[in-house]
Amino acid sequence: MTTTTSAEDLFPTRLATPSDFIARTQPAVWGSDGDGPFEEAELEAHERRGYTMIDDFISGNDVALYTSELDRLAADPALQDDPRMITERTTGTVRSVFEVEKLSGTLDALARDPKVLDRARQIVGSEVYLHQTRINYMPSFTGTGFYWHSDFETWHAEDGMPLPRAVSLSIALTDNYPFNGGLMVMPGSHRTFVPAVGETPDNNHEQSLQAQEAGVPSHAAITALAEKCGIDQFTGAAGSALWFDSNIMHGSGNNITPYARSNVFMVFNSVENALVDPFAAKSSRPAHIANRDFTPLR
Ligand SMILES: O=C(O)CCC(=O)C(=O)O
Repeated sequence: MTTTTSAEDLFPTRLATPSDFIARTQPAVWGSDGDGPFEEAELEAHERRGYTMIDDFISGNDVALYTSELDRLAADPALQDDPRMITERTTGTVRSVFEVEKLSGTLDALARDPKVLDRARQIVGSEVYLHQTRINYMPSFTGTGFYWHSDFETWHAEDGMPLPRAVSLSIALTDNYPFNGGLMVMPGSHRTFVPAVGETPDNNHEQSLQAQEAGVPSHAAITALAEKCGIDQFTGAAGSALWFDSNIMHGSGNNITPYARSNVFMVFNSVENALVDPFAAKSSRPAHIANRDFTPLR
């Protein structure tokens, strides 16, 4: 496949001074109802809200299978010093494990399952590859949240993703309640790109995966978006799924309950939106965070 190393920067970010929001012109949904399992009304709603929740996306037996993979990876001694394992800054418990499709044949098969892959292809309107995968563990009592952010802001700035033509799937592997650090999304916020202020530090990923600092929106920007869009939350029993646009504003609070809130994330990018050089960082992030093998997933 031919790839390029640069593209026009339609979303300038990590700026020296605050700048206006950018109204996105690209759609969230690039395919149509004939292209996959989502029906027309579901695609219209996804275009409008920037997310789609599906109850019972994964059946009980399969949830148990993926949960055993989650437990196995967190306890794997070989991963303790692996850069793919991110621990909580204060407690040292497992926060995230990246590149899970390479660590687990079961999770690799999940990414290729037609009920997943066909929906991803339908939303981005082309073949897809996995840009990033991770399990977020959000342990009981000590799990720390993910501050408000747009994933696309980071993927554009630090990974060189040209356009918001990627979709994320989060599957609940434990019950997601409103009170155990559930993911909040601002419906419709995916239509607005919020440029961030501040240069990207060198090797930013070494700390940003524990707690993001570069690329986070200002309080004023979050307030303006929340007032315009409101805030919804992804809740549901284990096996529920959330499909969400790469540019939706989202975040989660800490989990001080006795109930872990663990999810597996898979990010599908269009092969027509392959990464170029980062738009606002000196060097690219490692492949386990930002995959540069754009071979279509089959
Ligand atoms: O699981 C969460 O609470 C948020 C995860 C998230 O935003 C991320 O992994 O980028």
